[in-house]
Amino acid sequence: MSRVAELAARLDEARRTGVAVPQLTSSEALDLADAYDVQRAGVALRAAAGERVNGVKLGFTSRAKAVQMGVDDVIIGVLTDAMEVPAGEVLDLAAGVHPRVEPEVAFRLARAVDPTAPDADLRAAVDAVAPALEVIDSRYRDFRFALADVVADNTSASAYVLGAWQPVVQGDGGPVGLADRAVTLSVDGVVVEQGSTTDILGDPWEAVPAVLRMAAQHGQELPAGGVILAGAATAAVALGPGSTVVAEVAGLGRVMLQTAPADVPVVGS
Ligand code: OOG
Ligand code: MG
Repeated sequence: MSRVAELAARLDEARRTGVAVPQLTSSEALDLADAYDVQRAGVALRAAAGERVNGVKLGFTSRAKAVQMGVDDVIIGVLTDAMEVPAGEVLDLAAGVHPRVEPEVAFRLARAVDPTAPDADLRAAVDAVAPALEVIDSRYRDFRFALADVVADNTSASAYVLGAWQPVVQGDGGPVGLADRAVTLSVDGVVVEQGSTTDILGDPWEAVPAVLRMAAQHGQELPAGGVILAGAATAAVALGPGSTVVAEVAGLGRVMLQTAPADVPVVGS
């Protein structure tokens, strides 16, 4: 097995078993190009297990997130259909390591875009926008990592839920403005984080050219119907069982996620 395949297998096992592993960079010389190779090999393992790639996500587009995690370069990861929690479905955290949740803005692609095509126009392919919640779950101990570690770990991608799509009207009026909208994250009715969409690269629309550039560089696919998660607008908060989480983006609406209650131990059996 190649080194890249071995590292991807290590992270994939951590994901499937919920048992965290030491940072790869604690024992390996791993540069960013190596890290994206490991990410690609990990996505291939998921595809071989039957998952379908259905989008991409950005990480560290917000200052609050970068400060929280101690890294400050924008990174890109891959979403699969298995990560999407359909609206109204309850997420079971039992297999997770130490999940966290964060409020985001999502874009939808009306058609596939080849990011390496010289005339690729990703913005023109976006036909809808929605509020979203992303569940991130680092496969590393203590949720700590260097940039290459988190890239190899598919940017901690774990699950996401989308609110109702709002159509983006291309043409005359241009796409709907998304900057400067208040964002709140609530858990069980209590606001735990507050921010603004301006915290996402100054304007969530800036995520679109960033995705195009990074996908061209690192080989992620942008499929028809695919989702782009633009990045969190606030720091992430720990996500426990039996919780109701709501993100609200002013003018875009709200999105809710419920987690399954903790297993009740069976006494006397
Ligand atoms: C990496 C993922 C960051 C975001 O929205 O900034 C991310 C992490 O913090 O574990 O998804
Ligand atoms: Mg995120």
